[in-house]
Amino acid sequence: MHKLPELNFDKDALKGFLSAETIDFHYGKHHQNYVNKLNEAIASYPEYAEMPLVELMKKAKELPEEIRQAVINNGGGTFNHNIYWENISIQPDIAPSQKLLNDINAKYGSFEKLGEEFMAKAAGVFGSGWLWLMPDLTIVASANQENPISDTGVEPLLGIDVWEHAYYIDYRNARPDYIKQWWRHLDWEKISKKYTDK
Ligand code: MN3
Repeated sequence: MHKLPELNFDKDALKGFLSAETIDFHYGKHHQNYVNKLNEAIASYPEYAEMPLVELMKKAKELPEEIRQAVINNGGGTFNHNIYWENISIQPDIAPSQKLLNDINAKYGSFEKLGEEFMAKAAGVFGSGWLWLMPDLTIVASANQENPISDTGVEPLLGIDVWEHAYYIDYRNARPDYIKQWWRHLDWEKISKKYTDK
């Protein structure tokens, strides 16, 4: 059985970025619903019901046809939101480690330039989807609840949910303002550790 992970913060702790109402809906209802539907989909497949989520997502596109799309949608929905919430910090503007910063500088020129490019691409994702930063520091988009891990076997370092449910209560149609606040609230300490351990 997959479970909704605990949040690292109180739902009132992100005011100015996300309201408690957004967290109640996005985490408490949407994320929970993906977890429930994933469990329902794989309940009668013991081989997959026992599998760690990261392994299940690597295999998502090769699963039996009867559950394949349900796992892509709801396993993806669970996995993607797990990454999303775990990377959020109540403390804004945390800096990446020197190693990660050096590699970002080599690829993008500066951390600010990576931010500009990532935020512009996130604003430009058409419809509902996600934008990811991969461990090789490339930026990859995915539609709906897909995740690059199901195509490449590689887990993203971080990702932003640009479905309207992620920001509409607090930002209405101003997706770029949501993206800017999200970028400031990334836990680069945690992300740097993930990067080094990759
Ligand atoms: Mn979402």
